Amino acid sequence: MRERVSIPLRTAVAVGLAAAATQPSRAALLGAPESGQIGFLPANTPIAGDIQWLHNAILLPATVGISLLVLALLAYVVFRFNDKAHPIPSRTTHNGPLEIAWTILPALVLVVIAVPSFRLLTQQLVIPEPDMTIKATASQWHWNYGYPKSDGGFSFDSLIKDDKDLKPGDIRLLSVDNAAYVPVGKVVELDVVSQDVIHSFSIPSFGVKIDAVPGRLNKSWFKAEQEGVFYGQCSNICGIDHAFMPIEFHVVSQKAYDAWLEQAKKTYASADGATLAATALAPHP
Ligand SMILES: [Cu+2]
Repeated sequence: MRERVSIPLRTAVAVGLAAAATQPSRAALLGAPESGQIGFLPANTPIAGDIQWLHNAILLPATVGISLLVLALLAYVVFRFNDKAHPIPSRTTHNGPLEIAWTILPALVLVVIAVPSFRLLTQQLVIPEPDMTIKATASQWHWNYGYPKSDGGFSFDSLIKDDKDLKPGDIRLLSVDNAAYVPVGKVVELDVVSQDVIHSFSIPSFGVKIDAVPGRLNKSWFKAEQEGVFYGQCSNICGIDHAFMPIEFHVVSQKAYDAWLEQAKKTYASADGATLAATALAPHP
């Protein structure tokens, strides 16, 4: 197990807050959680936007509406048919129309949910012609990102930053030593695999969550609409350090991506995965 340096939580929070207050670049962290935040991270792909729409416009009203309806029915039964108000109980056991209604109405609710839900699943699973492919390999407990041959064919490990290594603008438990970079507005295919146990690659702002299964290649994709830094985490309990294998993707302009690529080729080309953990890439722009 990796040694973990513990800084008192209060200090870490204070450092984080100070960083948030003083770092203008913090505004670029679009896909990062904020203190006290409720709800989704900002959507940065059409699919993430659709997922949030499905939740906010369909699922939330359905769950709230059904809960209130059941609550009202329950209250009605409790007050209308209790021992005092209704001393002689009815002997009714069946009511045809009522039973048909309470079978068909929930089925209709499911159909209303199913239509946009299947549309979303199709969009996620039918991958458009990709502009580039990144291979994300999960291990206990970090990610490795492989870039296509056309982009240099290198790969590098991406490990969580220890508390002592956090710089202003970094986020505790989410920032990594070597982030992955992708160009904005390009279709990026993600090939997700695992070297050991089942992990899950997830970036909420991209609407991506897919299991990393040993011996199996799972694919997903995204097309980022805005530049910024977007975080995710392993989302399938994979062992003791499951909570410490975050995902950090920088969406940058094509020009900035090309510049990063040039540097990354030199930094990562000769190193193998094991030594890369210690290799620090140049500071984030
Ligand atoms: Cu994991």
